[in-house]
Amino acid sequence: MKLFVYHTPERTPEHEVPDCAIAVDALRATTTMATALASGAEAIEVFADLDALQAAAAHYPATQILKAAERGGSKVEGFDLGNSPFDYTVETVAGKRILMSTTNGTRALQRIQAAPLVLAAAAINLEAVVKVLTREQPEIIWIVGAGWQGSYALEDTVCAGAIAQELKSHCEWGNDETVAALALYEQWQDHLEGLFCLSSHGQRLLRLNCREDIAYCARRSIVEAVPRQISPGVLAL
Ligand code: 3SL
Repeated sequence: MKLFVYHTPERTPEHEVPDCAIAVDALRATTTMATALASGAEAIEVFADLDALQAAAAHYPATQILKAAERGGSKVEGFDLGNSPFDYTVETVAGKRILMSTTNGTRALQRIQAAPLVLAAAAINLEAVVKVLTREQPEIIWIVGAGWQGSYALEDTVCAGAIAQELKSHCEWGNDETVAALALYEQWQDHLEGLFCLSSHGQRLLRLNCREDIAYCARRSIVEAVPRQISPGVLAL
């Protein structure tokens, strides 16, 4: 296996498709997706665009779906759910298809959807993601940070570094970003929550009173659920 880390979707090579592509939006989209599937959601359908989400929603019976949308960290008015993992309880999401659009995470997933194996990773499902990779042994792996509107995000890179560390003895490093991500993780592995709070998106979430969300997103390997693309833009277990 050869591992390439890209800090943002915009930095991925345009005309290449890896054997496996992993989106990381630790604060909070990929954390929330793993939580939703762990709570029994049937699937998550991702949209970069709110109008496209609303158009797709019209094709489902209203009782079968929940519409989730976040912009700038807040729930979009008129939608059922925002992007706090605490909203995705068994009572709320079990058996439902979640149609979801977030500022960066769902866009990152759309960018990598041509890969034959697409996963969503976060700190909370770290070990489970590594298990999938060691079992399936894709030759070329990309880990793509969602970033924030085209900019680097510390929390995504540190999670990419955590995956790189777990794969250390099974993988070669494909680019300098992988080495940098690993170094970031090695420096901060015992203080992930502190790093998340320090990050610019962590600061944004603190201003929105989302301290508990950050603490949850910084926990490691607490769920087994690995969102995996089953058809373009649709993730399930
Ligand atoms: O950017 C995203 O996709 C979101 O994860 C941002 S937030 O954490 O919901 O604010």
